[in-house]
Amino acid sequence: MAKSKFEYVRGFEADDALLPNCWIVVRLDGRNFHRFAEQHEFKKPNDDRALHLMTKCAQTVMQELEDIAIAYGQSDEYSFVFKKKSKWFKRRASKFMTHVVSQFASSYVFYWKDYFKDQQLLYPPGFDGRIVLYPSDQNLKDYLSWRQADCHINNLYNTVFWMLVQRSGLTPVQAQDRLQGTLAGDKNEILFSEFNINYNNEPLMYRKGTVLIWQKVNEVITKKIKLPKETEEKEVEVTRTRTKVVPLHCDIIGDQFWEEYPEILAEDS
Ligand code: DGT
Ligand code: MG
Ligand code: MG
Ligand code: MG
Ligand code: MG
Repeated sequence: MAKSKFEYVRGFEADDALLPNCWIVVRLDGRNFHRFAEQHEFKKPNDDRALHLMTKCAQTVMQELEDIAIAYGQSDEYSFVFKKKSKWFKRRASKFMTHVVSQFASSYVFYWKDYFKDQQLLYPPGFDGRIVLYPSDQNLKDYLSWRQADCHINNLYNTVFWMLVQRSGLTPVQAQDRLQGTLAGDKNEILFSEFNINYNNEPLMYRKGTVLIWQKVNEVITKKIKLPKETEEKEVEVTRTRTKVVPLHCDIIGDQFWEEYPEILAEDS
């Protein structure tokens, strides 16, 4: 077919192909979730419903989209790591970012009621997205370590802050003043001596965030089969191996995690 005289406008589209051979990280973050959490009465500092919904959305993203090797989430953010060798959409940055963010946002609304039950969704939430490329495995590990360290720092602070407010009756300003200039050790000490809380016993999901990886799992299902010489159908148990997205709440800063799951960074994976 002959080209229309309008075809030339295609030439205005910018080439946004991502550099080859780099890990592609897409990080999304809830827009103004300070307000969203208030309006929807999220439990402070950690709301299990909200955190589990975030993880459900991230699992959906990993299952629906191509080439995601690992994801890490905490608070209102999730990072998705695409394989270095991914050829998905010719590595066009806009495709990666928009597909991740829109799939996540629609999942958040779609699955809301499964987690929040009778708490109504009051207005449509939004998420921003960004892409960062990491050329080496060490850069990628350091990126994920940075996010997990951020999770730890914020969670320790928030845990003490809300104890001071909710249990000791301090105003938010007083609690903030009390924590001004304190180090991690000081915060642990306040939790222990004033609230009898050993921070290390707080739930792992709050302290470490959530890591999503692909795992082979054996599923036992019952199948009805008809044997050639018999007339009746028989129920038999068969084991199937499936690859599923599995959540972990473990340390990813040390070497142990990467030694345990070398396939995540493997070239051909
Ligand atoms: P932004 O990202 O610049 O549009 O603004 P925010 O307000 O989303 O700020 P951000 O992303 O730095 O901080 C996340 C907010 O979400 C923070 O105010 C606390 C809130 N949030 C996240 N998870 C929870 C939770 O489990 N419980 C409560 N109460 N709040 C949470
Ligand atoms: Mg922010
Ligand atoms: Mg946010
Ligand atoms: Mg955030
Ligand atoms: Mg189309």
